[in-house]
Amino acid sequence: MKNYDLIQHVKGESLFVDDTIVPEGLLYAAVCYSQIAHGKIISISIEKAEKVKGVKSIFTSKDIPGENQIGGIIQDEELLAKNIVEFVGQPIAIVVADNQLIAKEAARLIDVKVEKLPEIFDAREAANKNQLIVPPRTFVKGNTEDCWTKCDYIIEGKTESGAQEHLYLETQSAIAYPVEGGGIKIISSTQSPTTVQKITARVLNLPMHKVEVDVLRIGGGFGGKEDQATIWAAMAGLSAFKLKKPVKLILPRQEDMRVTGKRHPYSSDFKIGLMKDGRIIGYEVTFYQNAGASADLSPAILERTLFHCTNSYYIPNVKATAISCKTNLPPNTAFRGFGGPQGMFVIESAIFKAAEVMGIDSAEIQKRNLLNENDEFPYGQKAENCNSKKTWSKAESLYSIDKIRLDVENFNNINDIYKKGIAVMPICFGISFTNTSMNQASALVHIYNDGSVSLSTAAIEMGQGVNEKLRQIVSEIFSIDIEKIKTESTNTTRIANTSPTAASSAADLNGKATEQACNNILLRLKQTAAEILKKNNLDAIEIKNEMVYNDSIITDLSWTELIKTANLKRVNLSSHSFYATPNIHFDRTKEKGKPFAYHVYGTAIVEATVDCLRGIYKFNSVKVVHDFGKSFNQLIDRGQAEGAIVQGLGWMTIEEIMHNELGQILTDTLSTYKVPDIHFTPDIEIDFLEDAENPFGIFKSKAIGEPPFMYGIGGYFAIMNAMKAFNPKLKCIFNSPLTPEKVLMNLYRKS
Ligand code: MTE
Ligand code: LUZ
Ligand code: MOS
Repeated sequence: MKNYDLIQHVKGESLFVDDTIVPEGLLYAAVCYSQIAHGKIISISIEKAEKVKGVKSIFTSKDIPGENQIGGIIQDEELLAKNIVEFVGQPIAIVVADNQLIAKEAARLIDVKVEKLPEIFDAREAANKNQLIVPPRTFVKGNTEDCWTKCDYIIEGKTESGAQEHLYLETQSAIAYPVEGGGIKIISSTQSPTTVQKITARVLNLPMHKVEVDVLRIGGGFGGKEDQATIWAAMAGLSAFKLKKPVKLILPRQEDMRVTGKRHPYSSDFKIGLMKDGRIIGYEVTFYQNAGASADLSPAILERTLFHCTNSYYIPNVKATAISCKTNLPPNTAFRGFGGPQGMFVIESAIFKAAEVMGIDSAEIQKRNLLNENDEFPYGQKAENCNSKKTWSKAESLYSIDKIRLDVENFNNINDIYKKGIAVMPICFGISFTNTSMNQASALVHIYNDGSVSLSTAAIEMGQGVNEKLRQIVSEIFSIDIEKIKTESTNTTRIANTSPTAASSAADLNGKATEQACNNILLRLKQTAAEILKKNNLDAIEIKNEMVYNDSIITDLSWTELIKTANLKRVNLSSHSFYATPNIHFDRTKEKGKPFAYHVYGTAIVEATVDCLRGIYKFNSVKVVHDFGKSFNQLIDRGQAEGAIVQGLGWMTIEEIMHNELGQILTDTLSTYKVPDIHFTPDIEIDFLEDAENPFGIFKSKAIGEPPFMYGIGGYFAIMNAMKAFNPKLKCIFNSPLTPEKVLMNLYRKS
């Protein structure tokens, strides 16, 4: 993957928050957290901590000048707990000291007395007690009262899917320092500078213009810094504001794993009705989302679960209900796929179980029900330019699926202990923030009078290559060398009211704004060139490879000369442009609309080998036909697809988060929480679906960040199929992650 930052990264020269050059007098913050999952705070004693040499100050909720409230969608989350603690790891106080060690040591000496209250960790238990974050939502299509009488088969079941740790390489980090006029500047590792700005302003009782947020890049986010980077930025902001000194707050890895939210675990009930021929007639599903102790982004994630509850299938009768359950765990948050994967695991489980009951291959049911052009989703949008079937049939032929099946069968016939299994996994993912108003972005382009270009947008570079794509757009439109273009840090004073870099849409939204800004300047440049060349036909003027052409004939006017002259002629060489995705809308009172600009499709074939003596397994290959639209950077797009696939496989199989009965996390190190590594990684083959130009994406491409994550779900069923080859009587279970322990225990299960 040839990223802008590649060489710098390899040399260790790229700057992250902890590397930022800061003003003199830097202090360090550490946080005191609740050790109790639910309780009433009786007292907070800071005397001992205050006496530690090198401690500068300790802040509790009492010290907050504005609102002690950081909730976004719902205002239900305190920055520092005041009266009640609701999860182990909830921040109670901030210690600021001369160095990080002293701050941490002192934080440990803060004595918090808590009177315990009953705690709930299970989503269904919370639902039974009516502990909900928001009222349940239901999407309905067709009629799920009457449809069952028509069905030849009705199958019911229950599924579980687990949490997932983001494990961004750069932990949550922020540096804040006071600026002239009582304001504050924050360097934050956030996907959402405007959220940091807005919430810090609220906490400090400042207008937003007194809080400047700057992000050069972040060391990965994966959704974990869409909302939750704000907490640490606001704490650094509060400390710097109070002390009038620069303050740095960096979470150590273990602390980050303990106190931040994860992907939401879901527990779900399904009922699916089919005809003998495999046609799905009805689908009813209830999702119990484990939201943790406060809303965070849970309501939006819940909504996306509903949007993706039928994956890439057309089902005429659907009733899907989603319930966000409040539990005493750290608030769970955005994670690649944003609730989509959780919804899609349930429909895939339902299909797999139906196939088991019907005695057929689940791929038959999957294939039979793939979306056709203009099929309607349960939320009213129609599938346009639907590439669902195209990717499926291309995958079948390109990868010779019959041959794969035969090889697997032969392998299983001659091996007793090792068994292979395959699964096909089609995906369909909607692109746009489901909250329509968030689908906006802006760009600010400057051409300096030496011909070099500066680009600011709302996009945050987090390893996904968005900066390189943005540079390509500028380079393409001006037809200049990409080295002439620099992407600037993302800064709230240059680009205001930014949506987070999320929903896979940063390249689309910011790219479109960039395209417009460049075109604005290009038009002025062509006018200037026409003047210089004394031509009056603007259409005849072109810039190609840094030279001006007239009527397709090269002139001796170069880019550099043109810019210099334009500047002397007082032509505006800057442009700010705004883009909002057109024609999207959603009516939450009816739960119908057209929330997405377009959908991304694809099909993967996943092959796994299970060691049935030990329960361990290996993914041999993932073979994909993916709809990238018309990719304009195949290396970046392939890198995104590969990374997402491995992350998806990890979620489904080896990544297991566990808590004890007190709600304390047990898996807070990389020795107890296993993530995919290079040995785990299968051979991944990716085919770019041809003729897939996307009229709604930047340069006819499609968003790539999240959709391929869901191919990982196929991994679960590939292992299941291998297990069934070993033990044909095995009844499938739908309880991910399917860890080696679970595989082993189920292989030899009697009933
Ligand atoms: N790739 C890398 N290397 N690091 C990340 O943190 N985040 C993913 C995806 N790919 C991520 C990544 C997530 S969750 C999203 S939403 C998209 O990148 C966001 O970037 P985009 O909108 O530019 O695709
Ligand atoms: N964030 C968000 C997202 O606020 N809304 C979304 O729809 C979304 N989708 C995917 C990832 N993050
Ligand atoms: Mo990605 S979950 O939209 O940050």
